[in-house]
Amino acid sequence: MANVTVIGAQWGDEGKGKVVDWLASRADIVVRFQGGHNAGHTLVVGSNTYKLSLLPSGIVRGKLGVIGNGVVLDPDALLAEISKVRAQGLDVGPHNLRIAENVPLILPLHPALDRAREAARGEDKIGTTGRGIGPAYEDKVGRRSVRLCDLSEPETLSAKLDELLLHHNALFRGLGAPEFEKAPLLEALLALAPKLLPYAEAVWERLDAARHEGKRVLFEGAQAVMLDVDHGTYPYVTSSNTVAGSAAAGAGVGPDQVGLVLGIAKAYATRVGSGPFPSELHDETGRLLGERGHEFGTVTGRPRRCGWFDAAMVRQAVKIGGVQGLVLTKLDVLDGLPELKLCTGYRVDGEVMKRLPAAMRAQARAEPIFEVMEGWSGSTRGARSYADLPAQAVKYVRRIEELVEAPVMMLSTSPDRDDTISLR
Ligand code: 2SA
Ligand code: MG
Repeated sequence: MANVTVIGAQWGDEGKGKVVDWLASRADIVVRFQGGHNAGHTLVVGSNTYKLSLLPSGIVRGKLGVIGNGVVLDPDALLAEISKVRAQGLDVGPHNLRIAENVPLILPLHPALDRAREAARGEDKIGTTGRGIGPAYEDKVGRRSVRLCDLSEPETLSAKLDELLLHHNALFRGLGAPEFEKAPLLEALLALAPKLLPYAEAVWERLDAARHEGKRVLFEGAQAVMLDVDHGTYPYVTSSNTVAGSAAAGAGVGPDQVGLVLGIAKAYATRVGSGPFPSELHDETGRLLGERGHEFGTVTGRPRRCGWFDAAMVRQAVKIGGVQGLVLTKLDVLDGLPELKLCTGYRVDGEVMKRLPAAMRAQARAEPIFEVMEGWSGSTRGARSYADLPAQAVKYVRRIEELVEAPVMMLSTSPDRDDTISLR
């Protein structure tokens, strides 16, 4: 079996899209297993730039795309994204996109609740993407979700909407936000049914068949380990499990199908949204990284916070996420910096820690412990072999491997798929 699972090893936006795109040429099926249209994957293919949120990246390369049950699916966002990429010349339809029939849907009341809650939190807001991801997962765990398959049963749908609105309208009343009416929701869902149901199937059966046929599956993670609902910087996290183990449950396959787990990490660190970020830079260097790295959210356009590579955090992500090899991206953004820092641990109330503490206020107080390295003057941009890299850049990569306790298996040196160095 040559299945591969790709996850983020930091706070997202590590360049997973490009890596998945690179790996997709060796895969038969690309599967999304968690998250929703809060993800933003930018793919550069020749002169075309695709910004995908919900569609599995492999679809751009003519592979079969699968949206697993672990995803929360916004039907309007899906149809809009399909139209957008079709306008760019891509062929997307039920023949190359399959969606788990048991996937929970994001309805208009979910983003409304997401935003009303964020507004109510004021200064303490999570900094969500406002897409309704959290509320949709709450309904899934609360056993209230409308799932894709419900669109084929109008009576089920009607009863589910009654239950859902009973719950949500009480929340909206509490937040002083407008309530939702059933009739327009029901009507909209029934109108969506013929557009969406042709994509629906028992995805687990297809993946089981693929296993017997020796097909290769690529599981495409969204967000990252430090945004995992259990293991991330809670409550400043997304509402799904982003670790590799989540691929099995989120697609309906056994844990043995997860295959090789690659963790993607930028050669520095970024975070969008609120929450602790010990190695964050508030100075000129931070601004420089943001500018050179074009650090703006793909979905929301929000500027990303920037900082030094946090090796202690990535080490933690490697262990928890099950990462067997790291893919380091955007090394070129560090080109020409005289000096680089690597965070190797934290000082919390005088105590030195090799991992981030779990408690919220302790996390916020964690001060980074840095190791300083000499930078390099040459360019790494577009390098396609290890020999093309300045010696100091190689040292930096090697030091990261030691600190995070995982090998760097690939280096990405530009958004172009071919500017990739495979190390093992
Ligand atoms: P949510 O909307 O409930 O998942 O937000 C909760 C936290 O998770 C973070 N989050 C992300 N962080 C980085 N990238 C994400 N995707 C987009 C992208 C983000 C964008 O790839 O660029 O366009 O702004 C993503 N999705 C969720 C979020 O910032 C909250 O901290
Ligand atoms: Mg992204």
